[in-house]
Amino acid sequence: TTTTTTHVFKSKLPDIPISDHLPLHTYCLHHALAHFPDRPCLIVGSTGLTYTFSQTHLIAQKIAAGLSSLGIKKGDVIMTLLQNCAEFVFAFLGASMIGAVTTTANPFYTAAEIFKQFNASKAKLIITQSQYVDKLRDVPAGEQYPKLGEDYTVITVDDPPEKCLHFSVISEANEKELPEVVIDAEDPVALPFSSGTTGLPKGVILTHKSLITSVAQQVDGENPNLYLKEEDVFLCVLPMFHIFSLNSVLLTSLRVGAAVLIMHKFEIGALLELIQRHRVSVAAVVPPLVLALAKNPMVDKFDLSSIRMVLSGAAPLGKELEEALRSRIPQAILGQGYGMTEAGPVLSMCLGFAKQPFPTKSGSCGCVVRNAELKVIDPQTGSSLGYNQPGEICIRGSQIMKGYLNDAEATARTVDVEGWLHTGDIGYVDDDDEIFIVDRVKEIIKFKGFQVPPAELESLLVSHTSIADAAVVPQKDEVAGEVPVAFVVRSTTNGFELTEEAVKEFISKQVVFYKRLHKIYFVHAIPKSPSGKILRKDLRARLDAA
Ligand code: AYL
Repeated sequence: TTTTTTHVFKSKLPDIPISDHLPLHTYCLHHALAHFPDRPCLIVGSTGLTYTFSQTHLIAQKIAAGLSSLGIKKGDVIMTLLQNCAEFVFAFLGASMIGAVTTTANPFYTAAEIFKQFNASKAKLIITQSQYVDKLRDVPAGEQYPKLGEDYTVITVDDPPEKCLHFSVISEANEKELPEVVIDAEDPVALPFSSGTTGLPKGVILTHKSLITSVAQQVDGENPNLYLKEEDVFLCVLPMFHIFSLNSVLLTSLRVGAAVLIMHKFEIGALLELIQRHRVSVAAVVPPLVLALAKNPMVDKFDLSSIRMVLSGAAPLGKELEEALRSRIPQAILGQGYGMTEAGPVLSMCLGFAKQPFPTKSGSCGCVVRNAELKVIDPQTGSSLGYNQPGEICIRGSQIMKGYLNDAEATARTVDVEGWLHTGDIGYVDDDDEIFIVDRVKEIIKFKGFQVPPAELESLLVSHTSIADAAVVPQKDEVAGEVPVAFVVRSTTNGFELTEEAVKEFISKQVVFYKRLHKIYFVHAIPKSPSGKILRKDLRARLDAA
């Protein structure tokens, strides 16, 4: 017999008790409501409008009542198609209060992308801005495109176009008519979409318990991993439709009672001005934003002395970049969080952010969060590896997803029978328990932290009559981190005249900006394994050689 030992890595912080029965909104809001209901909860950057915790809570309750009078019931899905705004927060919390689930979509998506998510999640209603309504309406006939006003309801947070309802229809409902709903901790509350380690985007079922666990792992306990205080002003410029901002900015701030400064879009001048004006103390960023803060000459003209912590995540942050930013805001602690939507999402976070901080190294993604187990496995054999040996990172704990929506096969491929979620990331744990990500074995391409699923672009490419076969892989890019590029096999019957420009345009018409192809390489064949899998490594190697 052979015995196999599993090296399990744990946080340097002790495990803590975490609620396994509360609904998410109760867990997040009860501390602030009990102790300082009148402190600012949300600050809208563009207008300066502030909502206190009690106001936020009341509006969310009204929304809960309003949604239910529109027929939304426990288990139903609503879609937000919003840039960052206070209404996003009200809608998310309001839906949670009636046991409904929010699927968050990128408002820059094309209609095709929106309706794929809308249909897959069986959403009943869309909350959006009037500027996006035309694209919902101007769709070809066909059953993949439900009809606005007939098949589903649209609510706009600004002046409603024809057949749409204004947000006040739900936000001014009578909170006393809020129905009694029993919420189980295992009920879903959020349904972000992610392509995970392979294939097309899938709904990721995050329950009340998963999100509570993840938030608690970050900000709860006597020595929280991410020490937020009620006096903090947390900059929310990353989109809340992405789990990084939704969880590590919004939900953590609500939980501790910090204020969230909402910016609806990134613009460096406005951002710097808001940091100075509102004395922002904590910021969540992605590497391209670190680049802007480290390099833009405007930064010197503003007072950024209020910043005490900067959390970078969603994509690898280069050491040089990290140090360049450090020299610009020397008083701040800089560190990374490492997450994956399916993991709830946080796997590890910098312990320099803790109340009693630990020394950290630049380039590290922090240590595994508390109340969780992490292991590193040999991607070929699956055997568990020890310190300093790179392998696939796996995580286990109550925070990970319940599974993919209606996709048992993809779920089983990602979460094994022992409960380990396989990330598809290659990394190692060093002698100080710090995690370093060095590579990725999964398909996903990351453009400024946004997911670009190669399978999605490949299926669009092969739908072109002049394309016989195609493969999409990441190419390194100084600003975006990675950009998608395609290897394309022209059809031998009618593909002779197909140009790079034509291929790029064919794709760009159908996808959100960050999925656009940056380069097309025409080839005679796509390298594949005997089972027909694209040999992505070979293609990436060809790019490196070029
Ligand atoms: P998804 N360094 C390197 N790669 C990273 C990092 C990081 N710090 N963070 C995320 N990734 C990559 O689902 C990695 O390949 O979630 C991972 O599997 O859009 C993939 O991005 C997941 O992409 C936080 C901090 C959430 C980060 C996140 C990441 C959410 C991105 C909460 O506090």
